[in-house]
Amino acid sequence: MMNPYVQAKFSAIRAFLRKNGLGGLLVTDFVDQFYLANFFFYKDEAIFLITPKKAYALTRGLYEVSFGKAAPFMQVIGDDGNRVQSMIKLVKKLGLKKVGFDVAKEGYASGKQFAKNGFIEVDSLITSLRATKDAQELKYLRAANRLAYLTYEYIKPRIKTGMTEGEVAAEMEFFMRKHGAKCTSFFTIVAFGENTADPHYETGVRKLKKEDAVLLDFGCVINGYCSDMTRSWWHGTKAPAEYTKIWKIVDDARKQGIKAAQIGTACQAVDATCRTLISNEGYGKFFTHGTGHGVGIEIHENPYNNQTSSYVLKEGNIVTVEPGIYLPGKFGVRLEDTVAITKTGAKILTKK
Ligand SMILES: [Mn+2]
Repeated sequence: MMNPYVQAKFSAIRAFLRKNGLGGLLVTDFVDQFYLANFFFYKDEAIFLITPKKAYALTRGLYEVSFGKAAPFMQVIGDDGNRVQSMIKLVKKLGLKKVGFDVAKEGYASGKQFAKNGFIEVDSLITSLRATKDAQELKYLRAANRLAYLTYEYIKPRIKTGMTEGEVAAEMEFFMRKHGAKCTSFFTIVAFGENTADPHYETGVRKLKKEDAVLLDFGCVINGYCSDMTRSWWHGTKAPAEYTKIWKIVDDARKQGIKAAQIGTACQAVDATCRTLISNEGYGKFFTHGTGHGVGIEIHENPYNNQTSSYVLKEGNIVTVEPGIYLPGKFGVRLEDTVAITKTGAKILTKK
């Protein structure tokens, strides 16, 4: 018996096939494959073929047993070393016409091969399915974000003057692993002092001073799903007035941004809420990135809360709200929560 969540995903694909008169759909992206089959291949290790009645996974023989266990509803077919050509042959053998492939997910070389052999370019169906999460995905996202929050609670009182950024990151990562995370959802950012002014800082060996800015941006993976959270604060007792000032502005932007993130609100409007608030305080040019992004199997996925997105928020979207102000050479503040878009507004997942 197929898991009802998996069933729903396959039903959506088959409805898409009917609507577009397609004989099947290829799924090449390994993240899309995890979404459908709850099994992590590496990149370019498999191609799925979903037809109106059946589902095939063309992959290397070594995966047959483990994948067969994870996804018994798919038929595993060993490839002959050239997966693209094997798929073309399989589709011919099955007599399928008009099989679609996702142009945004296919490599240039393989895409050309598919197009030459009569396959049809289609839009990213699975990308859009992945943008709204079902109850099972929400459960994993909740767990991953809760663990991120617990990690923050654990580490904050343990950060002492003289520790390096790397030491703090290592302790956070050990804590997450120990409490059930498979890995981090991206390279943990621990930044001290002037390093907090770099929004995409790479954790290094700088030591924490007695009076210093601290910024942590981190997350973990549980059951394949990511968390994302950022906290900033002043270590010591003599926070510069401007630090306290920008912290409050960013915190206010974070709160207003979360309030704005409702079903039916454009992602652009969520971004504008935070951006306008920060600009009105005179720090607009120091907010150098988008307000947020979707979070799921990938740490950055649709929808994006930024100035160019045309997406309108729906129930089941999981997005971050993460305004920041960065004063080069001095310090920066970013505050980030991951939220679920629900009928009763945005619910913060980065909490206990
Ligand atoms: Mn983020």
